[in-house]
Amino acid sequence: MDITAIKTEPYQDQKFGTSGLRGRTSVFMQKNYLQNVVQSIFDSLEKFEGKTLIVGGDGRYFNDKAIQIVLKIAVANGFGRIIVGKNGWLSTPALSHLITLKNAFGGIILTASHNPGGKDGDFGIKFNISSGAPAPVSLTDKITAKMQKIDRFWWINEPDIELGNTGERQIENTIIEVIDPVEDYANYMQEIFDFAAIKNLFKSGFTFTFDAMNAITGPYAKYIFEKLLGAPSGSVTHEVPLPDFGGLHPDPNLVYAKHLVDKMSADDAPDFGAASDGDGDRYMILGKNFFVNPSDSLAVLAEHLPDLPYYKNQFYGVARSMPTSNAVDLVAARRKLHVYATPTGWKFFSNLLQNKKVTLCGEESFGSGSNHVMEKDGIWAILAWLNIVALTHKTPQQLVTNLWQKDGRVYYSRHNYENVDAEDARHLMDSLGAQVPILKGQKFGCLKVKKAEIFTYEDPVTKNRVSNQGVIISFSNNARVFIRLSGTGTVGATLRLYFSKLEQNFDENLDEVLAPAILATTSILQIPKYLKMDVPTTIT
Ligand code: VG1
Ligand code: CO
Repeated sequence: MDITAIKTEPYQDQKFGTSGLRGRTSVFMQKNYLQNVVQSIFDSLEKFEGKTLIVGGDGRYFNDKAIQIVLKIAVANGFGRIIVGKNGWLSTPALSHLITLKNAFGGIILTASHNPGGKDGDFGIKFNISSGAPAPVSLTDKITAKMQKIDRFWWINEPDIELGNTGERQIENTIIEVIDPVEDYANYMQEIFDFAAIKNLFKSGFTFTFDAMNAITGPYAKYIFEKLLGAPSGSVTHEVPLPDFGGLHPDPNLVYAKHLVDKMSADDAPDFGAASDGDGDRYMILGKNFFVNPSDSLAVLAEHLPDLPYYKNQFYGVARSMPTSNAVDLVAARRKLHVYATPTGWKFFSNLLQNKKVTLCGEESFGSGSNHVMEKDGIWAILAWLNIVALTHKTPQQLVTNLWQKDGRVYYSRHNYENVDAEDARHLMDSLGAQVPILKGQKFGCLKVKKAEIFTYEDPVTKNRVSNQGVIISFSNNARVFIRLSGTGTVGATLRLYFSKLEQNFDENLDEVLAPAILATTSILQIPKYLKMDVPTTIT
């Protein structure tokens, strides 16, 4: 037996949060840093000996070395089978699917998702449980506690494991199985959607472009959109996962996918444009000269998914995160569906999905998903849109504006103040928290505060309560702002403000509609005083 215990010491900065642990790549590359995390995950689990673990990553810098560390520690801890994507690659939704497909104990995914990659970028690790869902808070708290005290990890002295070809090999009592990362996922998508209808759509001359942002969805998109569905070769761009994402910031939004937005605004723009993020769980949809806001995308999915055969008899309800606009609520009210509003992060949806409270979930941050996997899923969402376009013969713009005609348009904008000093951000939030009880009735510019409250969530299934999930302020003109700090940044803090306002007229100027609420919020929060900034870093 070549299994040994290696001495280590805790890193006090290690905390397993919203989406696992994220940090600078250089931090992750410190001696035993990743080893401590992986061993602490296993030390927090019980009875996994002999069982199956799924492992993969989004291909970013350090993925190749990190995968070897995960594999060796997993062998040394006694897993019976480890299934790993070829080249160490798997998207987050594909990993989630494989966990349930292979009846696995859980899965480890190496990614910092939409954060930039490379030597000077970010790295990260997440753990998903046997349902395929992200680790719940009870488990992430346990992992954090273990990381604070770790003094050894189990290791196997072996040369690096070859991951370039599919196949099996045995090391000690563990079978390592290298699989094609795309195949099972692509098969699953064919069970859900009408591939023949989408194929016909492409045959009819419908033009399509997909941008993988040099991240993990490239191989998935190439195979699904071009090979299976017949989109012309070259429809999928930036399709090779690169360690630094070729310098792109793999966050599919108006700021970081500007090149795609420009392509979709040109005279010869394709009919449909899409992109996804670093680990493949987010997506953006664009029509010709038309941006589909993610909150509206969720509403379109809620309107049409129940008509697809796969969802027909299992459409229970919908959920959105609290900062997401209430466009989906308007559809749900019409279709008599229940709506849940949760804190930010996919793990809050998984209980609802598994207990058949909801079938469709979504976040304003370009993430949607259904009960098909317990993660948000970018390629799934794009296929859902293509299937809806194929069935309805409507363009993305028509699908969205048809809903606006029925329900009104929720004007929506997210302002991000990125990488600000963490102390400054905390002071701002403390001062806001102190103001909440006395804001009602106060006037800011031309608006009065109608209501202000701190968002506390009680899980309808577990009855667990989570407090302090953000602040909601409603104004006299019926505009609303939701305020919270990001939980995924790696440097300092990021303040996010989410503005929305329902109007029956949908041809108004977004900035003008939201301007009074933005002004009022800036003065309530005293942003220039606390953050020493006058304008947001990005508007997404
Ligand atoms: C962000 C998004 C949130 C999403 C999370 C993880 O979190 O706002 O909606 O669930 O990222 O997505 P935050 O705390 O920075 O606002 V991903 O694609 O990075 O796994
Ligand atoms: Co992601």
